[in-house]
Amino acid sequence: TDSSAKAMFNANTKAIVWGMQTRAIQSMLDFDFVCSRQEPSVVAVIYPFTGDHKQKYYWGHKEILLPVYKKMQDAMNKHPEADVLVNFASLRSAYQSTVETMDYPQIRTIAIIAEGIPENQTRKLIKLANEKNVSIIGPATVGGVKPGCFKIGNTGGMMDNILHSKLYRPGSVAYVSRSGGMSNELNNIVSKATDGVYEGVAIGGDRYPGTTFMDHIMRYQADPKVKMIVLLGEVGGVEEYEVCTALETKKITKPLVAWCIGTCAGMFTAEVQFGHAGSCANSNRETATAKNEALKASGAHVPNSFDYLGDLIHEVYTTLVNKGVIVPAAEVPPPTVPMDFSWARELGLIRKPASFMTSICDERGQELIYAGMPISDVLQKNVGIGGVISLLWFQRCLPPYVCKFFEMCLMVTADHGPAVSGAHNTIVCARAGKDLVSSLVSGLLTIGDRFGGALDGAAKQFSEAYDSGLHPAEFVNSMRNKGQLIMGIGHRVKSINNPDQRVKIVKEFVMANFPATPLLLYALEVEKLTTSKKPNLILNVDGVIACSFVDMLRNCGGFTSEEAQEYINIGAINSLFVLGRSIGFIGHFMDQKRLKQGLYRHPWDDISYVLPEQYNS
Ligand code: Q5B
Repeated sequence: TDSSAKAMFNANTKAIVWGMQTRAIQSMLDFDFVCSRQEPSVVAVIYPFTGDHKQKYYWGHKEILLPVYKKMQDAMNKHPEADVLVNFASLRSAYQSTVETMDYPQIRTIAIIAEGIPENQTRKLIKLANEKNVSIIGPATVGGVKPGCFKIGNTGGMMDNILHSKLYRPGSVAYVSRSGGMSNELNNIVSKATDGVYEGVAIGGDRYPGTTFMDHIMRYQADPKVKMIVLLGEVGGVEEYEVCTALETKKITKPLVAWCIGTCAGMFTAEVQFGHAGSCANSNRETATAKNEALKASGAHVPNSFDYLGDLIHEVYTTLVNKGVIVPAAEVPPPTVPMDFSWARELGLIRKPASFMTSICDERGQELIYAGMPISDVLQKNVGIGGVISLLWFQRCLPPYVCKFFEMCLMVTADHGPAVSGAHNTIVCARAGKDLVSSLVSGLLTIGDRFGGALDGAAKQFSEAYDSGLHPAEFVNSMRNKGQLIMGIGHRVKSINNPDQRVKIVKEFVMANFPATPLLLYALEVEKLTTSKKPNLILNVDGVIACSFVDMLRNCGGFTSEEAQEYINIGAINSLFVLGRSIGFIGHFMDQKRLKQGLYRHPWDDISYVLPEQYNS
């Protein structure tokens, strides 16, 4: 607990956060944990854009749930112990939400993070806050920190910074600055030069901050645990002169080290507006140099430049230690806060085997990459769909004749009318009212040994026979003896008398363009034998594509023989028919929907009912 009645924060401070700032909230909870607080400082979140729900956060290793409320009233009613509101609302809604917050007397401190709130609105907020005796930190600030007790939002930076600046336990030095970014630098300087920060507030860079340097300095003056004060002012405004007066009139009696940044403004011929809305000198009095001189004249410890601020803080601190005013406490190591997995990995501290591996596509960067080729190159080089297949299926750029072969196969297999198994299923499915994906999948699921899915079997059977040196006749006989059909041979409607043009097209292209076609030639020898028995036992579309595919894998120069064999083994050869025929199935789905075809019911006269005879008792 804090000995000062005016303390804004203590180790039991409870806050409500306005806005879904999950990282900032987790950072507050991690700070609480490393400070060995008994309970989390954030008790609830207000977020008007979703319904009431709970959100998961970490408390050390454990997971906890924080309630999120749509209405501020509910958050206040359910958490009367909260007296701080950290307002992450945007510059457009921060005014309204802060006014609403001040309807609830339980809230004594409001931190407003948003930058760019119109000055007239901020002034109204300040007036209202004064009437209601509420302290506002901000706007345009990261907030503040009270080591060992509480921190606002992202103040203090990441955990390594908090540990480095020892913000997990109180020191003897309290500071107030305008800049939130510079407050991090002050945490670092003070922790190096002294026994550490007792409290630090960044009042924000607007011309009209909710609370002033003096508001916080007088709190520090009143708090016996604060032994020395640091003020980091900046160019613009005259508030530092109030500090001068307070020093001169002995309202401030504790040693005060001060520096106003922006002394370089004098090097410019015109007036300079620095990053903060308030950091522009409108008169000589508002310059950093004039204010530094005035502070020094009033008794503040002012270094010759910012570079010596740390040295001077150390000097004043050492004097206080020597006088016995400050007795540095023994260091107690803080509890370990588990590091977030993603951060630890970024730092290279941990490794974890990935659950998934991929080697074909990377979408993480600025440009999508297919097997090493940026998508813009894919289009610029006009590799076509055949080139995309060679990249995504085979991780390499295959020769143009191979890409052409792929595209030709997709074209000739794209459809073969509504009567084939797959198209029939797609049509029945579409007419049953199903969607595109269901109808397409229903068609695809018919692809198998007998219909469209004989490519894998054909590739295996023909290549094994060819590789083991079987004469085509021996192969045909051995298959007949085993009672097995030769995959890639035979067709329901096509025959030597009614040749399949698709087979002719593919065959001619492959013969003319592939460097070698031994398996296709072998299959054609087999066809001679099978068609001599029955005219429909032709090398069908599955067979011609399968044998050509194997010839490509083995002879195009892009694959080792092991790689070529692996594609046969894993069942990759059906791929071209599956992809090609998907085009047709999608067409049939659209066609049925377009034709407004109703539910299909198969006619009874086309079904032979062959039930067992009726059971007679
Ligand atoms: N016999 C395709 O048969 C079909 C034999 C055979 C030895 C063979 C049949 C077969 C292997 C699988 C295959 C892909 C079922 C076909 C495709 C895509 C499509 C479809 C479309 C499109 C046709 C009659 C006699 C019997 C059998 C013998 C038949 N095939 N002997 N090896 N391969 N082929 N599938 O007409 O002595 O009378 O008992 O399974 O490659 O799916 O358009 O429709 O683009 O959509 O029903 O082109 O050949 O003949 O089974 O009654 O057999 O020939 O043993 O001899 P069928 P079956 P026997 S392309």
